[in-house]
Parts: sequence; C-alpha cells; structure tokens
Amino acid sequence: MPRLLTLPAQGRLLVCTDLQGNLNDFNALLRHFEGAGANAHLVMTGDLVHGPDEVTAEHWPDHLGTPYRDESPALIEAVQKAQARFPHRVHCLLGNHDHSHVGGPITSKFHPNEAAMLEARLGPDATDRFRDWVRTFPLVAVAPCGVAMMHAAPAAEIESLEALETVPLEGYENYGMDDFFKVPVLGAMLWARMASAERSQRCLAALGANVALFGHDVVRDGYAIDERNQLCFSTSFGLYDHAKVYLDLDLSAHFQTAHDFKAGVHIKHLYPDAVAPLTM
Ligand SMILES: [Mn+2]
Repeated sequence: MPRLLTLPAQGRLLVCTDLQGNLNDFNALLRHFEGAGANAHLVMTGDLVHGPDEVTAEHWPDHLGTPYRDESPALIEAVQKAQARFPHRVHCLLGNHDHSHVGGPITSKFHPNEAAMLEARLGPDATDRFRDWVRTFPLVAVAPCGVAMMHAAPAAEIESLEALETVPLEGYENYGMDDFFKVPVLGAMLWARMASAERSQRCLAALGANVALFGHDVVRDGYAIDERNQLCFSTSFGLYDHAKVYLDLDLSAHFQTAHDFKAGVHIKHLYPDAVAPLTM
C-alpha cells in the first residue's frame, strides 16, 4: 500500500477537503469532476466520514454551516462507485476521522466514539470492507506541478520517503491527543492545525513540493494562506454552501507559492449559484 501517491505531469487536478459524511457536497464535486474531462484526477484530502446526525434543524449551530445529515455509509458507497467508474483517477487520502477506524485515536466530535457509531450503522461485513479500504489510503499525494496534498498542516518531520512507507497505522486507539501528537509522521500529518515556516519548509522539501494543500481545520471564508507555502481550504464541513471551495489545477502548470492560487481560476466555488444567508 503506497502511502505516497504521485500524480501525473499533465491533465487536471481537482482537490477537496473534509466531506465528513456530506453526500450532497460529494455529488456536487463529482459533477465538477465529470466536467473536467478524461485526464482529470480528484484528490480528497481525508475525513470522508463522521458528520452530525442528531442535530435538529431548530437547534442547528451556526458553526456547522449549511445544515446536513451525516450520510457516511452512502458516501462511502458513492466514492467507491466513482473509483470504479473512473479507475485510478479518484483518490482518498487518510484523515484523522478515517484513521479512527483502522487503529487511530477515537474521535468524538458528534458521538463519544464516532468510529463505533459508524461501524454499528455499517454492520460487521461492510465494516470489514470499509476498514480494508481505508488501510489503502495514502497519507500524501504529490504532483510535479509543485504541490503536496495531505490531511492537515505540513508539520510532519519526514526523514525520507521510504520512512513514509513504513509508518504503522495501527495501535493508537487508547492514545490521548498529547501522546498521539508525538507519534512520528502520523501525529502531525493527521492532526496539525498549523505549521511554522521552518517546519513546513522541511516537510515540503522532503516531499519535493513547494506548496501544501490541506484542510482539517475549518476556514469559514473558504481558504486561508497563513504561510506562503500553505493553502488551507474548506470544501464542505463547517461552511455555508456559498463559501465552500475546491481547487482546480492544471497539472502541467508550476506553483511556487500559495499566492499563485487565484480565486476564480484555481480556487472555485463548489456551488457557484449559492448566496450567503441573510444574517440578523
Ligand atoms: Mn481532520
């Protein structure tokens, strides 16, 4: 199972972050992907599963954005169907929520144990198939156009690309956050919300890339450039529809810094016709 996915030097690349069980947002993304032609790749940077399923419309908190209900089981099927329909062009990277199904720390955003909750919904056979699938997810995707995609901020100390391939996924079920953060590679790779200029520079140099593209954190306005080598963006979770963005890149281009990504050209609205809700 390669943990590093390398994309080709031509074609198009669509990138999205954190769907967390939002099937409608995946379907919208898929329509953009289908319109991008036969040379397009789609990379989803992790946290495919785990969304809100008991929050009612009357008690919907503003910080969760446009209301939706967790459809993780149907989303898993829809992504697998897309992978079968577009072989080797639809890619899922590992996120901390996905990792909780294959040995990572328990996540408890919407339930005390979200992995146990989803696995109960899936039933034993589908759970086994889901775990086998998640175990194949790469940690990082790189493209010759100068970008590296990962779940969280590029803070991992990566000694070598070979070392990346031998990172053990299992055995962290009982880790608290402080301890898991100290786990080499995985701790930062799946949970870091920020990376200093120095640290991200080392991480990206090890990966042979100039700019990190990632989510994990919620950027309410769609995207943020905190360091010139980091573009953090939100496609789905925690946003209102009008602010959700995905990336659309030419794989034969060359990106030097995060400022090379232009709104409307490389950073696109998931729902171009959505308008901001009126506020009080
Ligand atoms: Mn995450």
